[in-house]
Amino acid sequence: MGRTMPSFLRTSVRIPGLELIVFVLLMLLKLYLFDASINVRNMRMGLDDVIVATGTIGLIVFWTLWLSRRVRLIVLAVLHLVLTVILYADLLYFRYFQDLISIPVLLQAGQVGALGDSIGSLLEPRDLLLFADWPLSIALALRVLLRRQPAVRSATGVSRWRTAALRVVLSLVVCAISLALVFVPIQIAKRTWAQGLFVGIWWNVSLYNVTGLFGFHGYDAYVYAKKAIGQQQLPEPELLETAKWLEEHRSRTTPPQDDALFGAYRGANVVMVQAEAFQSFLIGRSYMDQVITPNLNALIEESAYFPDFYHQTAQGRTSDADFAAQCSLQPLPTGSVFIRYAQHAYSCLPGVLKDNGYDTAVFHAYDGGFWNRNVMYNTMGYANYYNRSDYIIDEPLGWTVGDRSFFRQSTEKMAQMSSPFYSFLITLTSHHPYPMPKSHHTLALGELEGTMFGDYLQSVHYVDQALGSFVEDLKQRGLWERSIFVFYGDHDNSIRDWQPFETFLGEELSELRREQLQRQVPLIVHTPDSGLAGEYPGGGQLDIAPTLLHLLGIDTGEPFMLGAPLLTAQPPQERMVVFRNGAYATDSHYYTPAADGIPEHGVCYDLATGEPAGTDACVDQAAEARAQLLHSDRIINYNLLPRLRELRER
Ligand code: GP9
Ligand code: MN
Repeated sequence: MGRTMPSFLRTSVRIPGLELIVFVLLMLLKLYLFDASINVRNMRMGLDDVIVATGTIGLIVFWTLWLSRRVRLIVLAVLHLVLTVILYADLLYFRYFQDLISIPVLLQAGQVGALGDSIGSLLEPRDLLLFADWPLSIALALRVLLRRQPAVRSATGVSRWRTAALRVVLSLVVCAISLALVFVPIQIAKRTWAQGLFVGIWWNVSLYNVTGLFGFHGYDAYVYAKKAIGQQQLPEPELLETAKWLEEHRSRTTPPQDDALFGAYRGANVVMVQAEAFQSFLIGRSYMDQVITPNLNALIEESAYFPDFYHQTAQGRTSDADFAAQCSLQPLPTGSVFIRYAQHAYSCLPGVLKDNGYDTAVFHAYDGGFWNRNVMYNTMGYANYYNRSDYIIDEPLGWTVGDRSFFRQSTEKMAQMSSPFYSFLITLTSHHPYPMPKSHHTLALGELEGTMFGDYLQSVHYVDQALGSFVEDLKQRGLWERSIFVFYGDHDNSIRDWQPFETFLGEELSELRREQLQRQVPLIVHTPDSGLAGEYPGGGQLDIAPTLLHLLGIDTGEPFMLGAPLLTAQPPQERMVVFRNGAYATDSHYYTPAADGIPEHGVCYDLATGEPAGTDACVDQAAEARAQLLHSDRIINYNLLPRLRELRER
């Protein structure tokens, strides 16, 4: 057998440590392919990243030097397969979520499973390169495993001891060198261009930029374990700092109570719809002479409409949109609040309305436990949660019953609620990758036919029709004129190919336009008297709950909502919509941070020209955006609400 084996394989078996070098080189190559594949702006793998990556791989394998060469080869082959799988899982996850897999995300494994169809569409032929060395690795492991063991020559006690000591010393040397390769560059980065990076993680990709992929996973595991071992309390001085920041933030963003719109719709019902992957660029558009959203367009004519409104979601996608809109806090940098901190205390719209005499219910025709909704909706203060088991699947479409039937069945339940009521409905038909049966294809799409983007248009067109019927139904039941109706999109459609966007819109999209387009979702607020019809600037999902409370005349007296009312009689001060990665948007500027987090390295766009201006115009607000993220994270991670309330009562 040995004679038929390629000569380099034979050598790797003979020269001590050579297999380790081959292992490190192969993994470095894969990390490079990964980095090239995710291709984040300003973040390509450089020499310092190669050094850190070499160190992390060294730390993963140094201990294999304790083992006999035979066992070591098998262990290395297994590690090689495992690390490739981790790396590829990260790559697929990144293509969908623009982020890396962290332990909290793994705890949401249900979501990953349910995304089966989407995952299929994320695979690319060039990914095969990552697995090109598997046959070799498997062949080597099998060969070593199946080879007959040579008769063991009984070594003397002294020589056995010497071999063992040699292995330990060698492995310690590799370990020490690896540690130095990892920690020296990271320490330098921490003191220079990556200051504060480990203090408040606002974006995993920034961390990856310093630690590399395996370093990121190591750090993530360390942080998770530390938290699991003992949740520390936020020290008093930091608690006071957060309390002070919240008060100041509130005084800056909350309009006075004598604002004419405060309480203008006191006692009205609220019907709110969060629409799956529904983006603003669809509104008011036609393609090949077909109007994509005719019903929403008609509704907008008599509603307050926010064409520049932004979603503020991160890894938690639908659940982040829900949390931002209902609880007016930022989502987490990793994982979803719904999963990680569903037991903590929040001040959310359903709870506040319930305390003010409202009947409250949330409707979503999918598995009750998805996104941990069973637990979280209780925490948020809903009296009732209607999930898949409460619906008859009489129109199977996509993940569950189609939105048309979902709306119809939800309205029947809503009609049984006592007044005033708050009902929150989450649609699902227009979910990535947007397959619709041919019978539901109602648009002729020309060159977009058969593309994912084309399927997206078919599905949002269906959702628009379903919405039209829903509004009619509410009118017929006499609920429309007694309710504030709110519609907003949860997040973007995860389609990263810009070609069909440009075909559809008939224009080339600059980098800024792409960023905005990806983040803009519609917000429509219809009041019973259609009194606020018109277009309004700005706004983000965190502003939804404060907007409703303002119109209903409910002042919580607490500064725990970070958003601000968007519909006020008095002109608001310039408002800022903060995104999870530290980017922000105002009426005049749009700021995107650099990977290193240094405000001056970001890009500060002047929205009047669409061109980058000097960062001077943005650095102060960039710091304010970071502060908002930091304090929001503290409230969530440390369950600060009870302590902050106690502090206010003192
Ligand atoms: C499923 C739905 C989808 O219940 O909320 O979630 P998403 O994949 O968009 O986060
Ligand atoms: Mn969603």
